[in-house]
Amino acid sequence: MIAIIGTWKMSSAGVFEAHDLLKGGAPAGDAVIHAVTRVEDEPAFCSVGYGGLPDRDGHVMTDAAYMDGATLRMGAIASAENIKNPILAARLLCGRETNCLLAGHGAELFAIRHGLDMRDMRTEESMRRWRQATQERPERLTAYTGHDTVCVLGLDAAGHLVAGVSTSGLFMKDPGRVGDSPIIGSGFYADDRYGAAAATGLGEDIMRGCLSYEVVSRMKHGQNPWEACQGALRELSARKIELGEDAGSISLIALAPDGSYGAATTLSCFPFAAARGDGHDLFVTDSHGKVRDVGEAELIGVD
Ligand code: SD4
Repeated sequence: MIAIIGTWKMSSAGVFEAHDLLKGGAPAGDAVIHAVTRVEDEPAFCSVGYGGLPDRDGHVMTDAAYMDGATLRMGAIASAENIKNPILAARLLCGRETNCLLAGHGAELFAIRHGLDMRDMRTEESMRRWRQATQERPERLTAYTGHDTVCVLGLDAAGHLVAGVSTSGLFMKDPGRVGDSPIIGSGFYADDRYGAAAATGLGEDIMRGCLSYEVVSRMKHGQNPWEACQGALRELSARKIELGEDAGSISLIALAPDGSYGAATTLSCFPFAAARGDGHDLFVTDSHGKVRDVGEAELIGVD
């Protein structure tokens, strides 16, 4: 059974194309890379790759990761600038025994040395947003504005699971800030035996629950992907509420080795794209776990 799932509406075109690649026999890694680079290259998606959200100094700094569920190896880059496709650097780093997570200048040098395309990731629009934010009173900058990660989980006909994630992280983040996305077990996890999971939302909260590993661990212990996502998120939200905080803004996706998928969110509307066997669709789910099949038109104005 082949299957693929991606976060947010922005992933849908790439996920559906990647589904066709899987149907044609492509390995999960190629399908995931196709879907993620499709989002990275599109400047209209302002929270990933080219045209991403700048940090406080006006630099677009990216985090990305790639994990191979067959070997449990991962590669990731953190707080890296000017790498055109951060997910390609993450994939190249996957498989190394050491030095598989590179940050900042080291990640950029790695990309250059391996012949990856470099580009100024700032666009007119990303700089317009930055200038506007710097003109607001600093105490009104919440950082949590419009930041979304593209997360894609793929399962190929050979039963291999791959996770890929890419983001520019929080808008107006402190220089050097790294979110959950390149952190194994928090932003992503994949194990061919039990399943794959990935997270989007406020990284500082996602890391507190090591949520992607928690979801895969729940699948290992017999939960299906829906139960695993809902259970992992409910547990962290409940603890945050006990601590006097709100539930936070977190969404999760998961894919099981049998091709079944699941999601959970603390939001009132979390869109995701999913394909399994021959069918594919765009869905939304909410904080009550209700899921609906929706058309693109219903989600105009939503990322
Ligand atoms: C981060 N988790 O850097 C990412 C951002 C994100 O929806 O996914 N936002 O914290």
